Amino acid sequence: MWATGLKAEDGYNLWLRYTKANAPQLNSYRTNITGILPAGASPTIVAATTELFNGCNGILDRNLSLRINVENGTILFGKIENIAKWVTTKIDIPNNPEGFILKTIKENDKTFTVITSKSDIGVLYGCFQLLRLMQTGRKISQLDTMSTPTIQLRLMNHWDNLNRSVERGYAGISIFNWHTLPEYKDQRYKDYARANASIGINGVTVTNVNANAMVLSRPYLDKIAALANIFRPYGIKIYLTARFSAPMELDNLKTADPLNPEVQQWWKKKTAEIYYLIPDFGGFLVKANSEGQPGPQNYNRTHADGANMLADAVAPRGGKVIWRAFVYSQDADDRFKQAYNEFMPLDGQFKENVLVQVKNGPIDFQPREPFSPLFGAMKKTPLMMEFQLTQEYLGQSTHLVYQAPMFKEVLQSDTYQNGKGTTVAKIIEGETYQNKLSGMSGVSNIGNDINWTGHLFGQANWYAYGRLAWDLSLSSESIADEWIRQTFTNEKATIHTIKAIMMSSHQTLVNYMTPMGLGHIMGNGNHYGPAPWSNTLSRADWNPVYYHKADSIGIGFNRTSSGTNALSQYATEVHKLFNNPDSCDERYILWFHHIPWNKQMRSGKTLWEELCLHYYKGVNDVKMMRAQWLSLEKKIDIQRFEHVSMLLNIQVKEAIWWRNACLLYFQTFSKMPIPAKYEQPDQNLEYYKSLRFPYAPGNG
Ligand code: GCW
Repeated sequence: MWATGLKAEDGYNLWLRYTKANAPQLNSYRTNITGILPAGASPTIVAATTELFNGCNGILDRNLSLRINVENGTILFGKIENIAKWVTTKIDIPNNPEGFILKTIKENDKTFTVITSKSDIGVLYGCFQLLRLMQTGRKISQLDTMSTPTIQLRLMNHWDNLNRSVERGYAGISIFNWHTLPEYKDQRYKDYARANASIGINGVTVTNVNANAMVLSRPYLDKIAALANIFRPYGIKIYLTARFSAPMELDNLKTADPLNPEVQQWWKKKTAEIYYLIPDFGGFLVKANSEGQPGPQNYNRTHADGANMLADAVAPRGGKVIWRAFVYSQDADDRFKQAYNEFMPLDGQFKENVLVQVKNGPIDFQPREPFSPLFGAMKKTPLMMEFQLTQEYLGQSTHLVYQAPMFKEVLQSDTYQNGKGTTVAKIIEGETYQNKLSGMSGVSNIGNDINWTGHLFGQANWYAYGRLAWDLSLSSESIADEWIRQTFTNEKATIHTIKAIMMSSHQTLVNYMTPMGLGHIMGNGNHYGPAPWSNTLSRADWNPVYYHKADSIGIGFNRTSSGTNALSQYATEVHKLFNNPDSCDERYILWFHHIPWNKQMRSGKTLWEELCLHYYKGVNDVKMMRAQWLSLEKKIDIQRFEHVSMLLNIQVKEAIWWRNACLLYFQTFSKMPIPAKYEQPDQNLEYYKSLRFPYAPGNG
């Protein structure tokens, strides 16, 4: 306890804190809920029972009893056929087995709550929804909701290695302790599954896409099976990252050529072994012929040849193959174009159970990217969205950045590929081209730090990702609202302040890091801090100078027809809009145009002045975020208050670093002064260039 009277919290319980809600509804909840009646006894219903017990008892500060009959205030939950015995009212349930119904029913003078679905998992999702309503202070006395997920495969992709290091991980080491599995089953695995299930995540890959073949060896499959057993009641399937050369590495085959019958046989046998141990195995996730990973192109075969071979192996058991489109080549004139060039010709060649997983933007999870031109262009292949929750390029785990507005910006982008209104969201939902499969992946920001995500606010990105995958139409603001209420409080003024911080945070980061369509100007290797000057890596397309192209005339990458013509990969309408610097959204302008330093922008300011303005505004706005947070001192428990305060101090310091380093460097080309009204950099460019961080986290 501290002066606030609020108990210190470490963040471990995420949004599932189930503390006595300080909601105005608390008293009415006490009449709405007097007991719990599970219908059915499957492991999932047992999990739901535990969750409801802990949840209701915590929130209501009670000791509820398990009912054997429906009484006034009972929560009756179970599959539709199992609750039939207690309810006469007709209940229409969704066809989708993951969907659920939450309904207040009045029968024989009794009022009770029913949570039901075609499946136990749907029931579990419904239980979590009821708890969410209670934790967010909503009324639960007249419920009548039906909810179904928009996206079928809602996955978490871990980039965790077998030695527990996490590629691009900033929250400690991996939560998966391979050394002590399968015998030792850390409670954390269950808590992880609960958290995922509470937001609808239904699949995970537990290892890195830069894959180690060993994960497919029997000892590791036994460990994976142990995890799968823990995850199963929560509706979570395991998918495995498959190293394409695994047949050679594990069993000394001479080749991994996907058209070689021996290789095909090897994968079939391996798949059978996996299904024997993990009957609900989800399938394979593959990064091939990308950043040194082996793949079908090593044998002059295509991505489709590779994906289809694996697809054949898992198809009999309903498995999926998720093939990543993250490819680029040093021979291309523009990295932007590579994925489209490699994958478009293959549209229509993938087997039915293959999905192609595309990063939101054409390059690589930069603070802001226009949408990847593959969305909408591949008409016969279900495309999966890959978002990166781990903040590799967004301040890692010391910057507060709420990513939902960024996700929404991409999802709402109009591709025009099937006429106006063909948004990226509609493409990945499968609506536009009637794809049978749909999916989304979030690259995990989870590690073994006590609060899971390093920065407490990283939890909001995990939460928002899951909620969006369930319902793409949710607004980033309403998701923030839910998260704040469950994580902190239902008190209006505090919600308002935290929401303001969150909603401005992404644009603020873009302003102090990569405004106006800049991107990929971070430090080599560790991707930490600014290094727009960097030009020493062996491949041109790894160096920041390749991306900003600053020179004495201006800055930005010319992707119009007078440049690399990457813009022609978009539909005509988008192409036209971006192609003309006068109609191009200024948030993306340097992605597509090399703009002269003295060109007058829409504000009337020159490009240089406009750049300065963005960088300075970015820093000012982080300071504002910090001031807003500090105003909450009496409203947040001391432990979490200080945690976020200290991180905001780092963020302010690093925002100034980004601003100064970038502007001083770009100034060597623009030869224009940083307007005198601004506080001038207190270090010179040489100082910023001299900084080194050999032990920054996340880098191999
Ligand atoms: O963003 C880049 C990262 C790599 C990562 C790669 C990918 C897993 O810097 O660390 O590798 O993307 O998405 O495959």
